[in-house]
Amino acid sequence: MSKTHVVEKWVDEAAALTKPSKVIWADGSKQEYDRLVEEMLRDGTLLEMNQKTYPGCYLHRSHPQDVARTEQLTFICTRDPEDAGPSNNWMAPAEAKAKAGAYFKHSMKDRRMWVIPYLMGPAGSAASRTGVMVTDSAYVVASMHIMTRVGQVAIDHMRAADDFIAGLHGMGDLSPERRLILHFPEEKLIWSVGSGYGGNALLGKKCHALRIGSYQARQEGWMAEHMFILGVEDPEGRITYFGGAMPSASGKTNLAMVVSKLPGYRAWTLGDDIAWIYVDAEGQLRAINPERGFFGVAPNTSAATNPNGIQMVRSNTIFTNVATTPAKEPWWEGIGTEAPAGTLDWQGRPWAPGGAPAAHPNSRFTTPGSQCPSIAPNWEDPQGVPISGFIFGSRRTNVIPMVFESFGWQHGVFLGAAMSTETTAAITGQVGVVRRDPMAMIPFCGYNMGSYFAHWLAMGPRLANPPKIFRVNWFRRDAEGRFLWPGYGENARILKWMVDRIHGRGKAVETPLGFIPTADALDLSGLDIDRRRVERALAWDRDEWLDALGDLSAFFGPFGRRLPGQIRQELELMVYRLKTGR
Ligand code: GTP
Ligand code: SPV
Ligand code: MN
Repeated sequence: MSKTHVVEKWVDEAAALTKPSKVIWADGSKQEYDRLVEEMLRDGTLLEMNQKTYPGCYLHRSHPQDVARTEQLTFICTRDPEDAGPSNNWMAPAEAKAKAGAYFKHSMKDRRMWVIPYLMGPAGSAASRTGVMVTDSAYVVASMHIMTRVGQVAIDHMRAADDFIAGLHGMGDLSPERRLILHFPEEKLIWSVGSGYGGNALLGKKCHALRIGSYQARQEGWMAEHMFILGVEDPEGRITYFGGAMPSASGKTNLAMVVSKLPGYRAWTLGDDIAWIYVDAEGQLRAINPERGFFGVAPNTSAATNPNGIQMVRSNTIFTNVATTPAKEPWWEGIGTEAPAGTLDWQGRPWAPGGAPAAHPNSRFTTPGSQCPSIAPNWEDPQGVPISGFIFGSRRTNVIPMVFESFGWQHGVFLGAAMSTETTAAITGQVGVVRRDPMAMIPFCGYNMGSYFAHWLAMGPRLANPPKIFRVNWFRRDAEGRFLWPGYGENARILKWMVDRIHGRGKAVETPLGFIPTADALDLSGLDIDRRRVERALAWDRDEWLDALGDLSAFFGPFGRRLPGQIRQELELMVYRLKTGR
């Protein structure tokens, strides 16, 4: 059968289940995007923003109960539950299809179904992969236009007739009781019903590029990671590339487009959320960004914190769940200006300061990557960029120093596996609760995480020059609850230290945790900060760490024999170093 035959057959099956009034094949053209916007303006799915100051920008207000990913409704459906592992929700494939099938059945009666062939990754890259999703949401089609490469380019990329991830998406009735996000990695299949929210509905993103992607990556010997990709240019003009994993709403977009105040240092953006990473013929790790746009957190994006972010959303952007001013401009908490009188909140209700936030804490912008002022000229290079450093960052009020470097690959993988973080508004549920989030992949790893750690460990020996691995935490606070480190643009100072370390410079002290920069090793020139605050941000406490590592052992327990011995060994070594001071 030809490529299109296999795709058409699957689309027919989806239509037989959902019974749409019409099936439309998306071609990814500008005319198609404009037509979608026009229709959505007519039916109220989109509202026009000020076209003089925000040309091509629109607002979408989602269902108030559909504003973030819902992890409790997200499942990995493998035949054997052990292949999903203790950190994933698991459902038997047949049961999953029976349940969701009932929600999908005839759910597109009187609605249209779009077929979206999409490519994840740059055209012409051997690392890029195709998906074909169907959906009854015009907002999803328009968002996929911004976030992926839609149309014939995707079909052209298929290496065989069945070389695509199939995705069935439907809005259902948007009730959380009838919402399910299901992954069938063994069948290269995704079913998502009952949510129109980003990570639940734009199936190329978390469902394909991370959950199914990570499963395929292990089988095929590459990596699919929840990472930004960033290049740091130094005064010699050399660019050092990093991949960085941080949990949802914990700083990837901001660091990926950081504006450095250090003379001669400049950051180039290649991606802000997902990296697909492979080993080239020379044993060098190389990363591509499978996405084409940014689906970024709006709150606290300001000219001071993220000037590139502010600039890139001034045109051709879909805002979701932000507040709006009477001038029809977007507004959110931390945008840097007071909300003018007459501001409407994210649900379109009159708003006044003092109560609930005007913008939803997980309000977002969807914007083409090409609009970012710091986008790297080579961001769509089919070969990707060579990675010299990995950064694992999380959100911790206490315990974790602002930055330190691992002793090597195995210890670095352990530090990633040991990550914990405070939860954010990017997931439905309680905010600020500490949970384990290895490599920022706990919600996104499509298979048993014990095997995932083993896969990471196995990558090291394949590399001619394994990247240095760093651990960071911008979110440490003092006793009064204030951040110890100003973060944002000042994080470029920490990148500079990492670049120095990678190129054999940069002062550090060896501690039981790893290499920590001495306070004078960080370039603090021009920064008005009490050095004692920097020292406190870099400090570590033996008892706090021993405590935290005890807790880690409990987290690793359920992985049983799937947990690699090296991870346990690194844990024991760390406890030993802490106890003996060696
Ligand atoms: P996802 O898109 O959910 O994967 O998030 P992300 O990791 O890209 O996070 P993002 O950069 O959007 O940041 C999330 C929130 O953390 C925003 O409100 C930021 O303003 C805030 N933030 C980012 N960097 C820093 C920092 O260095 N310090 C502090 N205090 N806050 C930061
Ligand atoms: C995240 O939650 O990590 C995001 C947003 O990047 S979403 O695409 O909705 O998952
Ligand atoms: Mn993310």
